[in-house]
Amino acid sequence: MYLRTKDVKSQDFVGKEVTIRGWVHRLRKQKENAFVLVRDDRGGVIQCVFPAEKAAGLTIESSLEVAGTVSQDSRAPEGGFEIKGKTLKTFNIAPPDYPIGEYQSDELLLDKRHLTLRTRKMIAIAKIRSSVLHYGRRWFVENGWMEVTAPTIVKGAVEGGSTLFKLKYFDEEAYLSQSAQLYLEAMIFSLGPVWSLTPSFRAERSRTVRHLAEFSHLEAEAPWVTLEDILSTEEQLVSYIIQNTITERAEELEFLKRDVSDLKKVQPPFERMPYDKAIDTLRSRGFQVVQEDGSRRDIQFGDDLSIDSERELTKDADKPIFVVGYPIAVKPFYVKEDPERQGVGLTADMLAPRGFGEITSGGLREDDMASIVNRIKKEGLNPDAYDWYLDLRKYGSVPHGGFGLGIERLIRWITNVEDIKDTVLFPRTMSRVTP
Ligand code: NSS
Repeated sequence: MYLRTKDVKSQDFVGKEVTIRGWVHRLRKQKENAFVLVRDDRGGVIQCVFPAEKAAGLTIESSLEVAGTVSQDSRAPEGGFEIKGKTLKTFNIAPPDYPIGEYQSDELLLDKRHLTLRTRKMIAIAKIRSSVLHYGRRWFVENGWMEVTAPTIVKGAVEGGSTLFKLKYFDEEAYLSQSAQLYLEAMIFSLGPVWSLTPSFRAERSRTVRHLAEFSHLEAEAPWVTLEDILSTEEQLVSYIIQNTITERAEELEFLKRDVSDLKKVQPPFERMPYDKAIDTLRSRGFQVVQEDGSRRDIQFGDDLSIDSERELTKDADKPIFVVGYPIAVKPFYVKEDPERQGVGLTADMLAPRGFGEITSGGLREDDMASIVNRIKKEGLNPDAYDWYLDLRKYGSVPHGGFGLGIERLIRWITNVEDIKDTVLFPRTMSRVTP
């Protein structure tokens, strides 16, 4: 039987013989001894010491099984325990040209992502990601929402036509889904509050540190809710994920040098900032927008919020801020118009603090047949592609709403990694579909 390094590093094993399996993570060969830092299949490491001749053939990333005696030595890296190796069995001796070492360009690390996954940084991020997904699911289960799965090959745009990935679907044209929302809307009539975690696809032409072409989209939808119900769900969910993740993954966050003192403050309620106030605040600080011809003008009511304006609004915040009531003109066709304020949507985006930007978007859905057909046409979309969706407005339409949370955006904030590509194991962007 072989053990994991984490379990071996304990007083209980000192003086005892153990067997571990793993890969050569680091290697230091001296005249008498070889110091082999072995990484196991959970990303844990322990130093194993061998007489130099025994480890002579070892190379970085060779796979092996080590049997030896555990001892405590304060000089041993990663916790002060080591294994004095007795026997060494190799499964594979890697050639000496392993491409990942101490200093690499970001591009090379991405080109070799299948190997970069073995670095401590990627292992830490993968574990944090797993916790984020786990606690997201747990929150919904504990709060009585039903998990569902929507198709990812679809006929209609949700978030505008410009970022659709087209594909040939047998003899017709179809798209990769931008959002499960329309399908979740169909489900609430018989399943009540539902949620899903599906990949969403956006042919984003912009190369930014916040956009992926494929991202993990956590979405929820429920009947008979108010905008306030939606916001309250979002702030509870995000707080629950963060508090549990920073507790469970304290070690990994420390490895990433993420000081979590600000994250500890993420508890409901989050500020609700009316869109008008956001614009006033930005205007009072002289915030400008760049127009299509390159000239600048003051930001004004009606403008969407760019990442720069989101950063300005949240730069001193510790908790996320909801910006509530965007103009419907900058939002998709499904956003419900406030019956008391023409042109204003019953919608809100959650902006993560300190400039991390939008992490959720949600609100109430237009539930009136005539209005929604109008809005679909106005957006230049073909109502025929939405015939099934329009049935939902025809047969027993009810007020309803929901939201979408970008898992990678949330992880970027939690881990403080610069580039969203590092929050996902195999990123897809405009310039990358391999490995
Ligand atoms: O386009 S969204 O703002 N909204 C929707 O898709 C709704 N139909 C969701 C819903 O109500 N069910 O995207 C939602 C979130 C957004 O706040 C980001 O956090 C994330 O999805 N998102 C992205 N993450 C990474 N990369 C890209 N390109 C991206 N686009 C959106």
